[in-house]
Amino acid sequence: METLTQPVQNSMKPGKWLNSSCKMCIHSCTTRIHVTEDGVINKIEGNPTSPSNNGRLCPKGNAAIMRHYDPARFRTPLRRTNPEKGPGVDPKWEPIGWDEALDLVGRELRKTLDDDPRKLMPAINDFQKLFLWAWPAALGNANYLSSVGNFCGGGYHPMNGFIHAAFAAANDVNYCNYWINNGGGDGFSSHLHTAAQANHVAKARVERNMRVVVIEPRLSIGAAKANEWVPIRPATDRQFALGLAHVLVAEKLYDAKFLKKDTNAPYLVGPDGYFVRNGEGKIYVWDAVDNRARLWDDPELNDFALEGTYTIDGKPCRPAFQKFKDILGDCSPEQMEKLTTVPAATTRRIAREFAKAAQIGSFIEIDGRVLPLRPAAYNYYRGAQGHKYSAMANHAFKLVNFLVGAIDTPGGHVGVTLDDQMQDIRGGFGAIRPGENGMLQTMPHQLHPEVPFSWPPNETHLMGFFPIGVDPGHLTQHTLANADKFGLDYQPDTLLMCHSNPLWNLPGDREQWYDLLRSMRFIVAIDILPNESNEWADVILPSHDLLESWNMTMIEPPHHEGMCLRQPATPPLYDTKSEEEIFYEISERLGLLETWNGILNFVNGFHQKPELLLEPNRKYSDREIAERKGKLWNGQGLDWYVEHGHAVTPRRPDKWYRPWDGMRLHFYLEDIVRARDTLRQKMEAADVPFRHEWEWGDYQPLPTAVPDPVHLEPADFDLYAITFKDIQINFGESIGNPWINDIVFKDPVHTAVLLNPKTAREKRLDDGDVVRIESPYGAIVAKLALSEGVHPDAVCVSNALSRVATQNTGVRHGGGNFNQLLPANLRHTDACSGQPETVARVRLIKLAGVPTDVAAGNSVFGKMSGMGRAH
Ligand SMILES: Nc1nc2c(c(=O)[nH]1)N[C@H]1C(S)=C(S)[C@@H](COP(=O)(O)OP(=O)(O)OC[C@H]3O[C@@H](n4cnc5c(=O)[nH]c(N)nc54)[C@H](O)[C@@H]3O)O[C@H]1N2
Ligand SMILES: Nc1nc2c(c(=O)[nH]1)N[C@H]1C(S)=C(S)[C@@H](COP(=O)(O)OP(=O)(O)OC[C@H]3O[C@@H](n4cnc5c(=O)[nH]c(N)nc54)[C@H](O)[C@@H]3O)O[C@H]1N2
Ligand code: SF4
Ligand SMILES: [Mo]
Repeated sequence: METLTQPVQNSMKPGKWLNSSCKMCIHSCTTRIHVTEDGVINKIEGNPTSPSNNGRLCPKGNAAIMRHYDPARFRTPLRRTNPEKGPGVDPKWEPIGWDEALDLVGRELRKTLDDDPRKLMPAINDFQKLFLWAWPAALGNANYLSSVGNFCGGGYHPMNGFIHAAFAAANDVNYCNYWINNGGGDGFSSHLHTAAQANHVAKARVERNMRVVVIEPRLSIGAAKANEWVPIRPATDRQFALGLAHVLVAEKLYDAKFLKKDTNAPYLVGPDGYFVRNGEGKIYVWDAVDNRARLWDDPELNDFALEGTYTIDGKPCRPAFQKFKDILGDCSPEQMEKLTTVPAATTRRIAREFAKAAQIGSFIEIDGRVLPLRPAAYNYYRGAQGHKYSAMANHAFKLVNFLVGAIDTPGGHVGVTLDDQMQDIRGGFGAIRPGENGMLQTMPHQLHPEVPFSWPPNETHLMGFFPIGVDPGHLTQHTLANADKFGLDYQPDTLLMCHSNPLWNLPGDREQWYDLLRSMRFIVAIDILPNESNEWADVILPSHDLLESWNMTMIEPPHHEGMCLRQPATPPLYDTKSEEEIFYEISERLGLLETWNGILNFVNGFHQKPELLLEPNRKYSDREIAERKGKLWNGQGLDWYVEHGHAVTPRRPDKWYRPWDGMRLHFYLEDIVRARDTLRQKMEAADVPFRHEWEWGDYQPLPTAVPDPVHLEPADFDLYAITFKDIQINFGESIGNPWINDIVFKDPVHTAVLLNPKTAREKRLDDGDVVRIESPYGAIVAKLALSEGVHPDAVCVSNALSRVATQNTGVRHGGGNFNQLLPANLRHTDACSGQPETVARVRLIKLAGVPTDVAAGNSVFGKMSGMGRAH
């Protein structure tokens, strides 16, 4: 593929190029920014020296210019003068000075802390400055009012941590020849470093003819470009994966050697779900040759039995593999087809193609290491795993990769860290550490240390009840509505948002969220633009944007590693500050400077190089923090980074491939059984009143095909509504940016809700009809666009339609927030991982026209004349 060597300057105006990096999504493509002599940013393009994004950006990256010059930006600190609060209600901001604003915030937060620190609800979401997420820890507060990391990866992150100590995972684009994408946009439109991955995936297809198979209810960008699109009924991906696993096992298309040597699949499981151990806690396996039990590390062992039923000390037991095989007995593609609608013959064919492409038994030498080569991998993300039984779903997808031996090996499904530097502090590469009985230590907490169980609960979202999950922020709605039952003896009254839009991101009933915000004594927001949530604030603390600030980051890098510099391209346009400075000023006013510096040292890993440690009683700028992060990575100072822009290199093979070599991976998740029982004991001991209602069945050591409860909703909600991201859309947040609006609002995929024409005919609906989409929990309105590229049971709602009108006039009302359709309760939340269901059962009701409250305002409906079919 041709590499850009010279920046393509499209402006006649002379100026200079600066090295920096993007933050128009959570990731960090490297950029070059052109600034004219009169100080105007007029071009942003990819930095070709980075082997990751290789000179490429996505449309959002270029559109950062329009964010920078967006007239809607906050220009000074603001104080609310309108005491009335509500959606779309004008706060009647009045500009105030920084000292006054910070003193006000300091005073109000001090009141909260003196009263009860748990009354503070934080929502701090900047993925590029993860260290800010830790600020509430300075108050001993583990509350969290957002669905970030949890809507998308509530089950995904802890399960990656459990199974192979990773935060995320990606198919290895370097060697993969058969790439399954299930409910994720990797390499095409979303998820990990899209602009970078897109060119690597394209290259793999051009150079190696890599086959791409997309399992999706919707003809997504990836599906449209794939070799094969397999339409699937929403929320049935786990069943599809189990159907594949059934074929792989039944037809013996699995990598027995890998399962025996590198996983706990041969370990014997007793009737209680725990491994069978001797008096010293050592685990038994069965010797298939001598037909007798042995300890897992017995040097005399001839061959591990993967199958069979045995007896040890009078107790029946089976190898973990056999336990899975037992489950798969009920998961034939024909049985699974009833739920997934994927023809059994298709599942069987894909399983065989996948196993063939995996080349079980083959090897490759990389950097002097001989590694198993498995050029076939099953990739999945939010759409596939964002369901009630999410832990099981993630496990099922991972097991498909396990069966062919494609975990952390060239061509396979490989673990990705959140941020190497932060994870190194927990020991070894990433978070790799030896555990008991030859196994890798499970690492279910990737975002923060485990929150201890407490009764009554300290956290309104019950984080202490999720021993392996990601903060289920949405549960706050459920627990506060039933405060007595959940033992909540305090009512949160303060909200601190930074880089966050909880009224947008949280599932659940909007009116109930509005009531919660209305009940708050004080709300402060650190943001750059007005959004649904910060228009409720009492004080706005405006921050610099990405073109005015320093940072050093590399978030969830598949295939690459190394810090990317962000540096100011212009001085701040307005009277704004960096987030670092704002948190320092607030911390100082609360007497927490020393604590905050201690936390920053810990989460940034500065302990690894003591010369980088922050002194206890100083305030540091964004530049100083960035400099330390850069030095921690490669010892280079800011001058070096300013010159080079980044330290990005291909990921070191010893970190990327089998970093756990010599330890066994978790095929069978005994620790989930243990987590369940430990939690149960704690709940029993504390006499927690709802312990009998807790969904103990959600904790499974192996996945089963039990349907998610979304399938059990009343039958008249006969369709499944899904939502999706896309390459030009960051959450819903890039909407409002004129360049993004320009490409989004010309595309029927993003201006109307997509429905299959056959389904429409049955319901006497037509293209352009206005409908109310009703779930058992809420409703939104939309125009319909008919498309063959939609599963007949699916209703597809773009994130572009999920925004509602606010003070930011660039953002149009899209018909309501998709999340309004979703419940925020325990029934639809995985008790194991905290993942909420992200698919809603709905029915469509034709309306005579656009409801007046929506039509009257600034909405997408007014702009949709002459809309054609989606595909
Ligand atoms: N362009 C872009 N990239 C991003 C982001 C962004 O907003 N925009 N956000 C970042 C973040 S924080 C995240 S979490 C990731 C998310 O990355 P992805 O998981 O890739 O994104 P989504 O669009 O949420 O979901 C992926 C696909 O799942 C499909 N889907 C929905 N329901 C189902 C289902 O039940 N089954 C199946 N099989 N598919 C279903 C949708 O149609 C969609 O195409 O992307 C990250 N990168
Ligand atoms: N319906 C629906 N709901 C979802 C999702 C979905 O796809 N559909 N996705 C879910 C997922 S995966 C996630 S991770 C969450 C995301 O949820 P959020 O992180 O709350 O999403 P954003 O809309 O990106 O809100 C972030 C805010 O950060 C502000 N911001 C941008 N740049 C800066 C900056 O430099 N400094 C500061 N201080 N602020 C800045 C923006 O103005 C925006 O208001 O939402 C979840 N909820
Ligand atoms: S993928 Fe993300 S980081 Fe890369 S150019 Fe697009 S918005 Fe920027
Ligand atoms: Mo996310």
